[in-house]
Amino acid sequence: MADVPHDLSGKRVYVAGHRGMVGSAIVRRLASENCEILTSDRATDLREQGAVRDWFEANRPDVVVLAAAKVGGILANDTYPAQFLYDNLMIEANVIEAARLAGVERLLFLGSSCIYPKFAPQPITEDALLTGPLEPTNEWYAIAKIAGIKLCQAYRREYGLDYISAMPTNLYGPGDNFDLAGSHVLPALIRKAHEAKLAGKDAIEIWGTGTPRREFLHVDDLADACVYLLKTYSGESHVNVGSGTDIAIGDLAELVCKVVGFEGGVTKDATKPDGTPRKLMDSGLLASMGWSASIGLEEGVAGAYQWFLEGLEQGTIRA
Ligand code: GFB
Repeated sequence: MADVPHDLSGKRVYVAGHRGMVGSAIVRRLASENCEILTSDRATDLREQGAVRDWFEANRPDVVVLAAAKVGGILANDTYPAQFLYDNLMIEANVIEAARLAGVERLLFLGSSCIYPKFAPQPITEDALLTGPLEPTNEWYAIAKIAGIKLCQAYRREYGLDYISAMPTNLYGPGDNFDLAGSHVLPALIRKAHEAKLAGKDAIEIWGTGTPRREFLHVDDLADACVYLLKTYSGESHVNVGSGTDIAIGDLAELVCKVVGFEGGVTKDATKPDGTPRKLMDSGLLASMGWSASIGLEEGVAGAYQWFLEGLEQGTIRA
């Protein structure tokens, strides 16, 4: 491990969004860091400025991981543009300013690869930001996340605060949302293949043409990268966090059916949007710092399917 200029030992680390897929993975990863993990309950609505400032005043964390966000797949983003823009702007502005007022020394803001232009040259480097038009289905979420990156940069410049940003690619894993209306593609395909297998169907239906390509990263890899960055990185640039490989949605559907054990075919619903044709990121900056992903896609999908089955069994996932 590179030298650790920002050791977390003995620090009070607030994970905003600890119930979500990303936040819960970060809590799991921080458990081995000899730090005190702080969380806030649903009574603290992060969209409410006063409630956020009161929480920070009362709890005074040393470090903040801002994983809280309103998230969803392509259909949810396209259907609820106002909520995706407003909620995410409020959450990030409230938490970042409250952190400053409470004297928080380190903050890590989490964005998304959708911040990049729809037709950015691939693989996408950090300097592609704001060089072209965004993908219309998720420009609302993208603009909010770009604003979060800019807030961290502005607070570094004006206030000298060591706030950093990470941009994960499409994530999956334990804690994911498997509700077909709002979920991302990978959990949706797991549910579709599972239900088709149980029902003895001939095929599963995927959205769009199946030709878009997506890069996937297991959420436990992301959590490890976040802790790595918290311990080692101080810089104005946001940092891409990806696996470095992408796959066509049609091929992903085949992989998921194989993992789930569904032997039927794949049909396509052309009425649904494809979104960005490709968004493979260049994670070379992070690699130059000494970190790379370790969980392979097939292994990760098998683990996600296992978590889904356990959720159905325990009733924590709606059948
Ligand atoms: O994962 P997804 O919803 O979001 O869709 P994006 C990825 C691709 O999978 C799209 C296709 O081309 C979808 O049309 N797809 C096929 C499906 N079948 C399905 C299905 O059953 N469900 C879903 N959801 N997709 C998101 C952004 O874009 O990426 C978010 O909207 C966020 O804001 C996230 O940035 C990381 O990858 O297109």
